[in-house]
Amino acid sequence: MNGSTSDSALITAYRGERPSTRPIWMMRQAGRSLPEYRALREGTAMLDSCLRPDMVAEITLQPVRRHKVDAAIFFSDIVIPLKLAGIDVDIVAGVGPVMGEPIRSAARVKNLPELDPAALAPIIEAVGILVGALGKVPLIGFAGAPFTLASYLVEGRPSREYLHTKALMREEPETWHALLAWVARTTGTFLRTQAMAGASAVQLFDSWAGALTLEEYTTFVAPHSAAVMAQVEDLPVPRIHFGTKTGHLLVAMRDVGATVVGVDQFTPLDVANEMLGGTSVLQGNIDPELLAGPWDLLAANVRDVLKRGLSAPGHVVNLGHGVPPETDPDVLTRMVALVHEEG
Ligand code: 1CP
Repeated sequence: MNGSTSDSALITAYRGERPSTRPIWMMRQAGRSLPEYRALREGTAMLDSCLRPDMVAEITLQPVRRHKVDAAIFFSDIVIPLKLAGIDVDIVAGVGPVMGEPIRSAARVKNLPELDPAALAPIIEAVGILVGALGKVPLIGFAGAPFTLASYLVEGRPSREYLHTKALMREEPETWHALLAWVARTTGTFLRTQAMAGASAVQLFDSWAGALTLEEYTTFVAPHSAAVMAQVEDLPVPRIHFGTKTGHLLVAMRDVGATVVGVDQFTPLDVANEMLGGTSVLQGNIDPELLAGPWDLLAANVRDVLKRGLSAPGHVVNLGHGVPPETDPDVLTRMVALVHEEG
């Protein structure tokens, strides 16, 4: 909001202009692929680390220093606003978010606690430290979208089928909409707080929305994701919307109020651009699976992404999903350099 990052390559590209080099950052660029992260996190539980502003700032800065990426992404997790609201949630190593008790009944939904904005003080403090340390490098704030967060709340843990989630959606639509409205308020507060504290862009992660048909998405999810986007619409920050396996949902996900569409590796960027009518800035979509293989295959994919990205009005390079934890960080540094050289 004070303009310090407005001329950065990232924000220029998010505005739909062409900076002199193509900007790149990577989802999950902070975290387990970095030895300095593993060393710092030793002995501290994941969600505790997210509430220690000095630790959050250091972990967020690590990949910026090491890889020279064009943006920092705030180190936190999508379940943090749920925890701060009083939900019994933990992150279990090797599993992901696990709830003390799944939230599936009308009675439990009715009794969900409202998030007290005062609980977000550690988030505001961490963003403040980061914005000072980053200077001209933009900080991206983020939040989980209502469907993805609801899938953890309803299933109680990570799932790939979402059976309970879809059953609730279809069989008890009133309870479903009440649940998603609560999630939208809670996660939207988390997102707005980061932007107000100084984040230069915001990304809404609907990682698992690809499990829905277009009709299910439009009826049961889109209004709630739109409510989250509406919480930051008055702020001068680009709004990115991302999910995986969402080729069939790209237009609907843009239309909830995104200014940038995140694309996974399964939809080529020129195809995505055509689906979106050639009017949306794109972000993506190097195949994360190639990070573990021969450099030449990865480099060929990077060049292909750079070429296809030129079809869109603006392009920010990213992976199609997060950095796998076992990735060799030197490969990431080399990939960033390649994008900067050739992009
Ligand atoms: O101990 C650890 O290191 C736990 C691993 C870990 C990390 C590093 C988790 C547990 N969360 C995070 C940080 C995190 N989570 C970030 C900031 C770091 C960065 O991007 O550089 C972000 C943006 C998230 C967002 C997040 N959490 C998403 C959306 C993005 C995505 O990858 O799709 C999702 C779905 C989660 C849930 C979650 N938290 C953690 C795990 C392992 C998972 C996924 C579980 C599953 O497979 O369902």
